[in-house]
Amino acid sequence: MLRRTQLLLALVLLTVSQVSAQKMIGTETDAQKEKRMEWWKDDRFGMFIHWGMYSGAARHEWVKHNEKIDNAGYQKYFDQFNPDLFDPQKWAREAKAAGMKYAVLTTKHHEGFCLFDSKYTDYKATNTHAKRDLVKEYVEAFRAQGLKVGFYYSLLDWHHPDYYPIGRYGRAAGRTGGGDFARYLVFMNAQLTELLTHYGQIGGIWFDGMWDKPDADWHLDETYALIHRLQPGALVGSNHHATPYPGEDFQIFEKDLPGKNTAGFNQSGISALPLETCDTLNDSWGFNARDNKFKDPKDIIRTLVRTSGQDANLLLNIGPTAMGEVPAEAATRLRTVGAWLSKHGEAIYGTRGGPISPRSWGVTTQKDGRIYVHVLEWSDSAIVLPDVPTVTAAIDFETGRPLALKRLGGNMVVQLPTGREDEADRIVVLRR
Ligand code: JFZ
Repeated sequence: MLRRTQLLLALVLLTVSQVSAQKMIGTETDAQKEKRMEWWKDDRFGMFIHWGMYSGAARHEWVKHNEKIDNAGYQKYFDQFNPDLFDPQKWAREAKAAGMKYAVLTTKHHEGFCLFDSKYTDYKATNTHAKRDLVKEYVEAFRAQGLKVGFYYSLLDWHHPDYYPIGRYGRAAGRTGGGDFARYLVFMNAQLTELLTHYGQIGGIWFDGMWDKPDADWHLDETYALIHRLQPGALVGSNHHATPYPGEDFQIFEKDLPGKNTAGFNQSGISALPLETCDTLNDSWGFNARDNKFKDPKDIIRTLVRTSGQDANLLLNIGPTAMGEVPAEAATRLRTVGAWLSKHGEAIYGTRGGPISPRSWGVTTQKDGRIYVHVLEWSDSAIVLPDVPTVTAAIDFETGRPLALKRLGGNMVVQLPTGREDEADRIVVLRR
C-alpha cells in the first residue's frame, strides 16, 4: 500500500514537473523567439572547437571506441594531458581574424573528460597537469574578443558508470555492466547547471550523442526547461539527426548543407527552425595527425556562402593539439576565409536567405533592400534569374560598376563580371 502511494506521488510529481517544463518552453511567442535568435542569425559564422584527452592520442576523437580502449588503457591520456601551449587568447584572435562571431567548445565529449572544474566528477582538467578550469579561460578569452561563447556537451558518455545501459557505440570500452541512468541524468543536469551558472552569459548549449540511445527516455523537456530557466537567452540545439524536439531552438546538419545527406547522418529533412551546418577543415573533429585531407580554402568559402544562401549558419571546426596549438593547415585556411570575409562580409553578415532559392550555380542572400547574387560555379558571362519585379539595377560588388540587366520572358538576364570566373564567389548586387 505504502509503495503504491509512493509510486502515485512520484507520478504526480513527474507529471507536474513535465507540465511546468512544457510551459516554460511553450510560453514564448514566435516573435519573441525570433528576437532571441536574431544575434545568432546575424552572426552566420562560428568556430567549433574539439579539444579533449583524445587530442593527445592524435588519432580522432573516437579513438576510445575505434580502438576498443578500456578506461585503464585510456588513463595514459589523462596522465599525460598537459596543454602547456594552450593560449585561448590566441584561439580567440584566430577566430576573430577568420570572421567568426561565436564559438562552441567541447566541454565534455563522448570520452567523458571535462575541460571544466565540475564538482560532480574527478575526471576533469583540474586534476591533470593543467590544474585549472580550461572552460573558464576559453570563455574569458573569446568574450574579450567580442565573440559569443557556447558549450558543446555530449549526452553520450563512455566513462561515467551510470551511463547504462550503454548504447550503440563505445561497447568495447571496458564498461562495468551496471549503473543507473536516472542517476546519470541527475549528474548531467547538475553539470549543465554548473556550465550555465559559473561562466556568465552563454550563447547556447550544443548537445550531441543522443543518437547513441535514441529510444531511451532522456527527459529532454526537463533538461531544456532547466537551460531556458537558468539562461533564458541561451539557444539549445542537439545533433541528434532527427526532426527537432520541443525546446530546441535550431536544427543541426553535420557535414552537410541543410537538407542534404551526402554524409549519411541527416535523414530528417529541413524543419521550420533556424539552421546550422557544422563542418570540419579536414575529415576529423578532434586532432588527428594522420588526417591531412584538408579542404581547399575556396570550397570552405563556398560552403559558408551556400549556408548563408540557405539562411543557415556555419559552425566550422578546429581540432587543436593536446598541447593547445591550432594546426598550421587549419590556421592558414581560417585566415584565407577571414581575408575573404573582410572584403565580402557585407553580403554574408546580417543577411537572410535571398528571394531566389539555392541553385547549383550558387545562392542569393539579402539585406536592407539589396539582393546579393553569389555566383559560385558558373563560367558564362551572363546568368538567367527568375524575375524579382522590384529590382531596378545590377552592380558588380567588387568594383561597384553597373552590370547590364534585361528582362526577358519573365526572367532577368544579368551580365556577369568576366575574368574572375575562378574566384570563390562572384557577387552581383541587385538593387531594389
Ligand atoms: C558527432 C560526434 O560523434 C563527433 O565526434 C563530433 O563531435 C560531431 C560534431 O558530432 O558526430 C557523429 C554523430 C553520429 C554519427 C556519426 C558522427 N552517427 O550516428 O553515425
